[in-house]
Amino acid sequence: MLFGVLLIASSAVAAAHPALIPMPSSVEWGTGEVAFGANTVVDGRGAAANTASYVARELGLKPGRRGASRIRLSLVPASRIPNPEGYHLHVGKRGILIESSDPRGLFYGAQTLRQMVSGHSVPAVDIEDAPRFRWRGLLIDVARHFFGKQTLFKFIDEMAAYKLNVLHLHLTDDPAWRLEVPGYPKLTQGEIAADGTRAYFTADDIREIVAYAAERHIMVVPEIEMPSHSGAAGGAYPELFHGGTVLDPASPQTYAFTRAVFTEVARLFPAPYIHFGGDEVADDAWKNSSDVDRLKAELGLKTTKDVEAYFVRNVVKIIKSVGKRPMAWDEQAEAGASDDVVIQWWRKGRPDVLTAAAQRGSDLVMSPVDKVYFDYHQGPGEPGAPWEGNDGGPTSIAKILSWEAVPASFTPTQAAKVLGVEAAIWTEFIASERYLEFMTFPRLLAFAEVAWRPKGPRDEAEFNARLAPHVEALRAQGLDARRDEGDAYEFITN
Ligand code: TNX
Repeated sequence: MLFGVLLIASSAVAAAHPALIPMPSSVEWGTGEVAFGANTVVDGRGAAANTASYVARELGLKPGRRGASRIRLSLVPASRIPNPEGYHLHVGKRGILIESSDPRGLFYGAQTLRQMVSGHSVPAVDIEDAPRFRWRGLLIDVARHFFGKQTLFKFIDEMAAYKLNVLHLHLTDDPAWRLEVPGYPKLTQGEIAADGTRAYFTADDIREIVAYAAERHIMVVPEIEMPSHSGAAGGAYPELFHGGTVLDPASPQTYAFTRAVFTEVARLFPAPYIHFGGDEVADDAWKNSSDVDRLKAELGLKTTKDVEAYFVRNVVKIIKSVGKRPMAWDEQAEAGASDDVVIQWWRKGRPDVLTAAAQRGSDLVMSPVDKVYFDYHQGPGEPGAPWEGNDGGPTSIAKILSWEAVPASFTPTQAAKVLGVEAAIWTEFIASERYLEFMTFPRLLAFAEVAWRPKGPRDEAEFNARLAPHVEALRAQGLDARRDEGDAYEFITN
């Protein structure tokens, strides 16, 4: 009898399928498995060669054509797999085969394969898959607290593993400016420690980060905040700033500065977008400035919003003149930025601004503060940012999973303007890498599920069952992923 029980147990283990995150659109498990080992080669030619080398490296294999077995990466016509990020993965009679019309899809197929490898075998399966959204982003605030290249590389690796494709770097804010800009050395001068450690990025650092991300099909979108949230630059160059924190819209020097900054940013970041922030301009931003009063009189501007709109028109022109598409927080949709500015919606209390922007035809990225801001706590009583704005309790896995990114009120035309979704890890209160990891993982995996999979509903219990082995895997890699509330104690400070 004991023997029988053991048999049942072992067949139950064999029947447990690998826990995939995000869950692909269609998964058909076969029977048996395909062996996989040191003599397996990864075969990808032409435009698939780079992905083949990457996959080989990740799986500890060699690229090549001949081996005991092969993982084949094959580019097929777009008529067969129309979404360039979509793929077909076959493990079975034909060996291991990944097909896509684009290297991106091959890459995502390979990420799915990586999640299925156990020891020296992969279970037989046929997977058809493609993402719901083409913008699947994570914002990392490196301004409030600095996180350097090595941290970003780690995060980029995990983003790639879970099929995210946009890393938004919040590079400047009130406490610090994290990007070296030729001609403006004072921006970063204060960020060099006595031992020579730099808490900012040089041009070479950025090139390395961009290349590392690009190899993993991740676009790096730079954000340079203005006219508000720019106190660091104001401290360095007070002559450009009103009251030390808000750029002076009346001074020609301001636009020379802005042009120098965006020229450098355009040179370093190949992404087609430059984010200029534009959030939270105070109503009294330009109070008591004779320059701004003169500008208002000259141009017939009445309110702060009018001045803001004037400033933003100039900035938008500059960003376009360096060959990029401007992007901004949703305040700018309200302040009258032109409809070709990509709008990132965060103010959950202002669905009216979002709808109006969609109505006018602006491209949209969805980042509502109460759903995908990872600076908030994950469970009751756990540490997190003290701001108001987190309706409906902690930003838990359950909350993220129940989030539907496209408002039900959107028409199909409006819904088509939603490029995708972006989570944000703001760091006013996150000073250490361990805590950054704790606040990001595993919530980022729930976010990836939402970003990739078709519209819900999503079953929380089913997701959590899939999640558990991933959390263990993240921890085994040395990442401080949260398992449960018990892990929060380490980060509670008084
Ligand atoms: C709002 S999102 C901000 C950030 C803060 C964040 C904290 C946005 C455009 N502005 O500056 O870091 O809340 O949750």
